[in-house]
Formats: sequence, C-alpha cells, structure tokens
Amino acid sequence: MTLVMGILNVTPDSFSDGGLWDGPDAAVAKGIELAEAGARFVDVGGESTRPGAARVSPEEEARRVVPVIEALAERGIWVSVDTMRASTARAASDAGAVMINDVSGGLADPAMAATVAELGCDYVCMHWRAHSPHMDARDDYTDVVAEVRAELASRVGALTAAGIPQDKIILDPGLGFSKVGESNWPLLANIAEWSQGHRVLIGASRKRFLGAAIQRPDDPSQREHATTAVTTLAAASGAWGVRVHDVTAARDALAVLNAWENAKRAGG
Ligand code: PMM
Repeated sequence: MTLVMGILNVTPDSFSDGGLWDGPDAAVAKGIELAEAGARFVDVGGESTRPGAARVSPEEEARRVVPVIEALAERGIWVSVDTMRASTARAASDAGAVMINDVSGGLADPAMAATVAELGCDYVCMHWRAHSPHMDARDDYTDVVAEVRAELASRVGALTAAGIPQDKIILDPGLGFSKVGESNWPLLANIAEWSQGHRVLIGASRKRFLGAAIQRPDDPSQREHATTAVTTLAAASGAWGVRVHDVTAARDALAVLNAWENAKRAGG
C-alpha cells in the first residue's frame, strides 16, 4: 500500500505551514502527531523552497532540524530530512534520519551524491531546475513528460556513478518546482512514462496548481480536498508514497482505495 510522508517544516516561511511549528518543542509535538496519524515517515525541513524564497545558512538549517530529528528518532519515528545540502544530510543522518529527501536531486550541492552513497540510506531525487527565486521562469517545456524523464534519467546516472544503488533512489516529479500550472498534470497522469521503474513519491499537497484547478487560487488551506483526490489517484497509479500536510486525510483515502481494490480482486 502507498505510504504517507507527513510534512514538518521547521521554518518561519513555508507556504502552507510556515511559522506554525517554529521552535523544537512545537515541531516535535507536531511530528509525533503526524506519526500517530499514520505517517510512515515524518519529513523534517529547515529551509523553505516556496517560489522566491531566499536560502538559509547551513548552520541555521542544521540548527532548526537536528534537535527535532533527534527527538523524533529517539521515539522510534522514521524521519526523512528535506535538504539540498550534504552537510545537513550528514548531520540529520547522525541525528537518526533514515532517508534524505533532496528537492534538487543532487544538483544544488555537488557533495550530496557521494555523501548519500556513504550514508547508505534511501534518497528521494526530485526533478528540479533552479533555486526558488528562478524556478517559475524555468517552466518552459515543449514536452514536460519527456523532459522530466530525461532530466531525471541524467540525475540517476550521476547518482549511481557516485555509488548510490539504483534501488535506493526514489523519483519525484517535483510538482510546483519549475512547473507553475498546467505543466504539473501530465506528470501526474503519466507516472509510468517518467518513473523508469523506480519507486515514486508525489508531493502535491496544497500546491498552487491545485488552487488553480479548483478555481480558488488564494488560500492553501482550501486545497485539502483537492490534495486528497490527488493522493487517491496517485496511489491508484502505483505511487510508492505521497508527501502531505494532512496525514489523516491521506490515510483515509488510501483505506478507501484499499477496500475498493480488495473488492475488485475478489470479483463480483
Ligand atoms: N515539495 C516541497 C518541499 N519538499 N519534497 C519532495 N520530495 N517533493 C515535493 O513535492 C516537495 C518536497 C514544497 O512544499 P512544502 O512547502 O509544503 O514543504
């Protein structure tokens, strides 16, 4: 069954939950809540990647995430760290993180691939073209599925050359990253065309393109039902995981899908 990754942004400025769990105690409590709601992983991030966001220093990023990861890992919760930096990936792994989630697929930090190879953990390689201030301008595809497939294949080549085994690499289409509106949908509708046999993670939760689709563009908190629809469809298309803010909503959708598919298998 598709697993759920719960989002825990320990940042003052993420687009949906920024500032809410800013500070280790509130963040740890939120992480425990996500795990209790059924998140297989809690994805801890210390640097916002919202369009236009400025970077934080490596020291500040580690200061935000390490204590939270330690506290969650101590409780037996599986933590992934959402970082583009090899130094943060290593500090997070030392603190107990079991997976590295890199929205740049190794492009932002040339040391990332070798570091992950050495850590020996699972690695989410997301499709990415540019840092936040420049990413919207890079939504310039002629065939988004073919280009994302080729660019991910090139990243997989570089990552495996650095020593990361193929089967440790999870691919993510990077919804909303250099994909402003319509570019997102073909990637969701054609997962098998770009995923090249890898496990697939889908991160649609509350993103702008959902606001556009439901014609309520302004408030991310109004995108929850649309997110749940994407969760259901992504799972039915074989996604390995979904990265979401509302874990209960995702788990409910997956339970419904599971019951549906069981009945289908059992026949009429
Ligand atoms: N999206 C965001 C951050 N990290 N990681 C992966 N693997 N996939 C995503 O789509 C993704 C990500 C931005 O959203 P947030 O501000 O809600 O964390």
